[in-house]
Amino acid sequence: MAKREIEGDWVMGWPDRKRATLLAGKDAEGRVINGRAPLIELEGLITPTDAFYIVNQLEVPEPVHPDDWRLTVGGAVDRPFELGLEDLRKLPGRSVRAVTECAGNDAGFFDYLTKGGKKPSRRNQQDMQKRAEMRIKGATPSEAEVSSESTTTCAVSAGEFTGVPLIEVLQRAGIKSAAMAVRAEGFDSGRPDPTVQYRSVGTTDYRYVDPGVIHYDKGLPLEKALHPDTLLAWAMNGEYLTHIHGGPVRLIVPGWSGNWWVKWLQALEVTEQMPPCYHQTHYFVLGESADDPQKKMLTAMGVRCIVTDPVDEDSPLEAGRRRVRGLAWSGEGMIVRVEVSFDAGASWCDAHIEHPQERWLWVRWSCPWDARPGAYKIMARATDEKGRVQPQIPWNFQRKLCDWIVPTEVTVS
Ligand SMILES: Nc1nc2c(c(=O)[nH]1)N[C@H]1C(S)=C(S)[C@@H](COP(=O)(O)O)O[C@H]1N2
Ligand SMILES: [Mo]
Repeated sequence: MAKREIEGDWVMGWPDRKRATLLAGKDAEGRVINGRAPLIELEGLITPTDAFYIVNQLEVPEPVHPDDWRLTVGGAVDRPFELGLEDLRKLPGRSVRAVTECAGNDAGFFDYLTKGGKKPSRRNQQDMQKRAEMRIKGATPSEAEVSSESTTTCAVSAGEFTGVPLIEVLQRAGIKSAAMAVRAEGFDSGRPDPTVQYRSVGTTDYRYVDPGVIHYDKGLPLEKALHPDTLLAWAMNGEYLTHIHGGPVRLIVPGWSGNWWVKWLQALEVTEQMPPCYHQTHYFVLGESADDPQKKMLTAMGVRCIVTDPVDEDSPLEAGRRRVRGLAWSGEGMIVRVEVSFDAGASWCDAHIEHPQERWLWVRWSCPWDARPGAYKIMARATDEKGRVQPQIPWNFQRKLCDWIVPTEVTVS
């Protein structure tokens, strides 16, 4: 069989192997400002830092030198204070290995599975540079550009994060008894790009709510803020956090979608009400429409399971014994079961879950398959330790947290 060419840099010492690289978009100065992880090409459980997906809602800020970085802790606390990176590092630390997924990841599958049309591909066929340039120019996209934006895949990665539990810092400040949330604010600022909003709902025929120039912020409900695995992290995958991933310090909120993981932290404010953060009340919400009275902020990811081998583009497959492989994760606990169907959901068999199974991390799973000639729809679904099975998340107007089962369609010759 012809050797398949893999995009990207050669892996040192492996003459016939190339390094899986981020599909990235760059700003006018050549700095990477967005990116999608080459999921299908990656091995293991931890996403290499330079292959880790990148999403920003506002402008990427100028870097702050770690020695100049300050975090203010205030609001409904007894002792407001300010600390620097070295102060933070004097507190007891912790490392957490966790998946982080953009709430908009795989949004296009909501449309594909309800209306058909072009199937989003996880072999990274998105033009991230075009996305980046549209934002740099502040151009309003055409209706066609917006509705064809259903290819947002691979905005998910997993890392090892090292820092200090947020609760350590909050305890030093002394939380007042009426406290309800902790508002985490980044030092990035800007006016939320209407293009991002139009892409999310899939049409420009949408009443964009303009909050003006804001700092990116999220009001984390107190219970989650006090969870020992919720961290103020300065390291990722064994190195200092890079600027684009929120250095010097970002918030880590295991189980909850990426938008909670506030980058470039500059302030923590304990609040006695849920703060009206734009990205909490307008953008990262679940509901049937913008006017839905039941509209609510989104929090934990659903249960997710994707097939990474084979993918549709591998067709036609050679007949014979092989293993179907994939990844599964959940926002609310460990994955305890993965089932695979080769007949579009008529019958299911249990897949083998590869160790380790960790609370916040994804698992790799695999399943033997004696592939005979024919056409197949391979489906995989996961169950988490809470007993949640896919799908958990209903269709919603912002197309967030899609956890639907997407059949892999292949032929065997
Ligand atoms: N300060 C700040 N934090 C932020 C964002 C942002 O725009 N500003 N984007 C959020 C969103 S929507 C996602 S999906 C994750 C992406 O994190 P990553 O780029 O490190 O993968 O960061 C979150 N934290
Ligand atoms: Mo996101």
